[in-house]
Amino acid sequence: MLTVRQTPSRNVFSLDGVWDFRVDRNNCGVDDGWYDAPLKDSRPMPVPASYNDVVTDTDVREHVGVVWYQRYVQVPRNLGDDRLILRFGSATHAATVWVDGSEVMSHEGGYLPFEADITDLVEAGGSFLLTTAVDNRLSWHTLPPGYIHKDTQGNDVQKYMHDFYNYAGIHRSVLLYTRPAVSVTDVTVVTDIDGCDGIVSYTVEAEGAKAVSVRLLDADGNEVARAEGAKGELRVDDAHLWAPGDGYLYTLEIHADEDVYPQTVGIRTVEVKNSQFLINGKPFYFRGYGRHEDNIVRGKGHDNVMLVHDFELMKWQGANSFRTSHYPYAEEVMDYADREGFVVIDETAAVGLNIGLSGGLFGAPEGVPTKTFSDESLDARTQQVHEAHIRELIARDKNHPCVVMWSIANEPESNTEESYDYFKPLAEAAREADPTRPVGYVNVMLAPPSMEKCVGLFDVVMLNRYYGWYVDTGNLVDAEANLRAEIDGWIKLAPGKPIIFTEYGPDTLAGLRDFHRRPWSEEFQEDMFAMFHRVFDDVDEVVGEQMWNFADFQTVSGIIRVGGNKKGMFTRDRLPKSAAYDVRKRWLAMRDELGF
Ligand code: BDP
Repeated sequence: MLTVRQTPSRNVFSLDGVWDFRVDRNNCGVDDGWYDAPLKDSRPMPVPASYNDVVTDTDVREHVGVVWYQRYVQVPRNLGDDRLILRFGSATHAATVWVDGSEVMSHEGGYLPFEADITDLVEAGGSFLLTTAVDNRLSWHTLPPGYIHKDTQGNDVQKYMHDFYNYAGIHRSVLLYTRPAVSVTDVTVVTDIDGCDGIVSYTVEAEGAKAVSVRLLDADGNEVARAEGAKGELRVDDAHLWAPGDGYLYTLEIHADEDVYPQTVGIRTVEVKNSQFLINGKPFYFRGYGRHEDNIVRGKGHDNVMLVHDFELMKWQGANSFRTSHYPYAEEVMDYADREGFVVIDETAAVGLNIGLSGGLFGAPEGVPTKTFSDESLDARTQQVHEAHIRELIARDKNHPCVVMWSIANEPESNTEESYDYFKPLAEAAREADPTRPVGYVNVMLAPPSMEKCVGLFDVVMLNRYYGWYVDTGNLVDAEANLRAEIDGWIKLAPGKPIIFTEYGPDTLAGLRDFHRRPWSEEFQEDMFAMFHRVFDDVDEVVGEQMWNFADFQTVSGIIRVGGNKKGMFTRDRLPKSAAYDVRKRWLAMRDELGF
């Protein structure tokens, strides 16, 4: 799906602001036609934002089910023959949208955009009532999955197997935009390098267009190549490549009859070879973090201030990459990573596909199936949802040079035949949807090399390891020995595949200092990182260190979570813990030595 851009042929109007909002406590909104008239008893709610922490009412924060958003929208005058499209950047986790009482679309999955052509329902120069019902419930057929527990008073309590709070609402911008009746609806760009030249292959979809042509412009707006037709190949002499730390972008200006659409292009290649991860043919070492879209008050609501600030912090620390743990991030984040030259492992929302892990770590689920993959839990339908989600993510992010790999799941069960059967078609679907990028998944510590069944389906080994924290707690001597032994096991099991550590690190309470350097203290975080880094430096096959987490973040309450997960390098309000300085020193030295 194309990102929305303002162009000479397209106008974009933001519908962000303060909308009317109402919780549907009895789940009667649809039956009672809430979409057909101004919401009664509504309260104000900002868009975009999670609603949970905006309010002071606990029952709203913890509501399980549907909430309603509404506002009036002014339709532009002079629409002419243009089409008018209504687009949500995301709504978590499912949404249905009405325009003046007519249902125009519904979408499942909380982290990807959806849109509908509403031209025929509205009048140029008039206004319409826009209503959205957003459902935050998780089931065995959603990603991430979850289940509803009835408490002893019969109330619904949402349970889930992943370790971040189930923030909900309209998390990303809502836009209204126009485009000509015949217009560009999709483009796929694939780049290659030939000596000093760049090759840009493109395929444009523009149904009904009589003439399609493209111009490739450099960053100063100079034309460097052009072609006629919806499909073709451009050669850029002496190309300025997109590279880590050098987010150089060309623009493919696409003309389809009256329509003009600018697609940014970074010329670069990605390849996995001989235990190395190559970008533009050169070995790349990932330095960075797993992150979350998580902020005080706004929850998972996208915010450009925090976007730029977080990148400033990552650059300050010498990071060059991150993983979109554990769901697709806002399009603004991906655009910004492109232009800042950050390298991104793009992850689906498939997190918590592991009943064994959640039972062990986050408390045994009550009355739920004990098997992860079964007819009672994650089943064939979940697999279909997962495949559709992978394809939707790739359709959205395929043209981002920052994306160097797809991660199709985080810490799923991967040590059983059932897990192999579940993931085999999904890995194939990802490769079919994008033959140009490596495909991986992130392995959990419950599936070490002696038990792992799925690694053969993937191009890299991505490991989340907590030696010194969840195991060998506080004992970094044993932790180091066990970490080294396990890495040896992976090298034997998956020869030739590079290893990226996608999570490691202890919970650390900012301000807790300790002469004895014990767990939870800032000193222990320094020591645990130092131990992991010492090990990584000894192993050629390790090509990346992305610690857990960039910043502290909100989770459900629990006996192992004190006001959220505290594994941040930064606090939730983005202040550095002491280890941040050690890591900065290391990463800046690596940056100087290896390039970005
Ligand atoms: C891993 C998960 C991550 C958790 C982390 C932790 O991938 O989402 O937050 O461990 O326990 O299991 O801190």
